[in-house]
Amino acid sequence: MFLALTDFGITNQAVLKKKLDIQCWNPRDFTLDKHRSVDDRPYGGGPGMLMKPEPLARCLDELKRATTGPVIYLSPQGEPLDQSMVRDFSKLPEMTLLCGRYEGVDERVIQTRVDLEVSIGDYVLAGGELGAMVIIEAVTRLIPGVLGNDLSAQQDSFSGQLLDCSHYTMPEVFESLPVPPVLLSGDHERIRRWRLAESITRTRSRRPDLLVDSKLSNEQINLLKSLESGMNVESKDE
Ligand code: 4FL
Repeated sequence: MFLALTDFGITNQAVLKKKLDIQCWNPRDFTLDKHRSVDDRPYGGGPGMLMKPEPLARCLDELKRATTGPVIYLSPQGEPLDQSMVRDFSKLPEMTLLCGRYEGVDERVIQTRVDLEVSIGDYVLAGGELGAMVIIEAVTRLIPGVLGNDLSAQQDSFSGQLLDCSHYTMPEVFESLPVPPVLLSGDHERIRRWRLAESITRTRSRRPDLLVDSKLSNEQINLLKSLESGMNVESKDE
């Protein structure tokens, strides 16, 4: 699965520039039985299988002798991933992403060898790998020198707790829909304020949860208050 990262896109570019190195460790290589089994039935019954502890423990113990950094287990029970967590991860030289298959991992492996459990959202996947890949891609684009433009990573939606504003390129009219005239005005201060107002109205209508006790700047708070008191502000749609 991880070839999707090493062989394509910005993660491929990061690998070529030696700014990203992905090593895959297969728990099956740490089994001792002739069937190389990594799963077993759950105590107490119930459907499905679990990752049995011994191969994972042996795998993680050898891995910890070869690498540094936290062991992060991907699971729906984990702490929700967000951009600030991604920023924290991007400061680490190395990290281990533990991916479970089947119904999950024996809890004693988590207790003894996992530093942090992380969820990428409230849904169930077939395994932790796609979650690990989400973390790797989100972290990679923050590594200095990976994105073409170092500014675009920090200017992103979410880096400032607000959703991004809408964007337009040529043509000026598409299927009778014009580009908002302010964007053609050449007045950079008006454009900046229009984009900020749009970010705030969009966040309020689509993701009001992001605005509760969020750390907005004074300008952002004032603009939000103006919008709430029904004042005329450019770009007040949603
Ligand atoms: C991991 C779901 C992280 C959401 C099945 C196994 C999962 C997941 N975030 N589902 N792991």
